[in-house]
Amino acid sequence: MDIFVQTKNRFSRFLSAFFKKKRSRIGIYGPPNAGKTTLANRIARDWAGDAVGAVSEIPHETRRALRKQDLCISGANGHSITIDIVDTPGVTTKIDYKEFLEYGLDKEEAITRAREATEGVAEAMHWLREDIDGVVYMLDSTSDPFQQVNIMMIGIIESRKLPVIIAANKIDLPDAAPQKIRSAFPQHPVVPISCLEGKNIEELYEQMVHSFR
Ligand SMILES: Nc1nc2c(ncn2[C@@H]2O[C@H](COP(=O)(O)OP(=O)(O)O)[C@@H](O)[C@H]2O)c(=O)[nH]1
Ligand SMILES: [Mg+2]
Repeated sequence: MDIFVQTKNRFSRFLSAFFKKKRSRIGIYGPPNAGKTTLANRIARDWAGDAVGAVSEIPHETRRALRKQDLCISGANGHSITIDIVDTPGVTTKIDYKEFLEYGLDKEEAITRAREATEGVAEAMHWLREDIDGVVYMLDSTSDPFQQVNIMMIGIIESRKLPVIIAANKIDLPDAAPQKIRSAFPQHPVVPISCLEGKNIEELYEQMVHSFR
């Protein structure tokens, strides 16, 4: 190979390495049962053709952070983002094993689950400090957004100066009130969605491409 071609190849490798867009790690945070794993699975299915984790009616089914890497999401205007999706355990201020007994687990299983969930929450908080570039904060539109844990989490995310989108989930349910979420967090984009039915999910993808670029 002549020296000119070699130099040219080296230069174009340098350029593409230099301009290659960084992959962003997007964490899905929010209280237990908001639909975080359902969303992570939908994103993975829509953009990679498979799923991330198990969905359950029992709170704290996701007790470790689960990751799906290298998803390319594109918007209508031709822009796209390459992201890793991190599905986190629900963040709460209190995890009580007795809560799990109501779901038919025996005491030992319930205690193990509560301990794992507590560790999972600590892990998710650590990731938020060290490892996350943007957040989809997920709320159930049928429950009160003004809970201490939401105010605290949004406050932490803001103090880290991370871009955040609030997803107001479960709008398929009759008593969903996504406008309450809008008025609770007017400083952030709020996208009403139903992860279960896929309603408005395209709008969330558009907002992700816009906010996380
Ligand atoms: N009606 C309704 N239920 C949903 C929706 N998204 C999730 N769920 C249900 O809410 C429960 C908790 O979902 P999951 O994804 O495990 O929540 P996570 O704890 O935040 O990960 C499950 O029973 C889901 O099927 C939604 O958009 N509408
Ligand atoms: Mg989950």
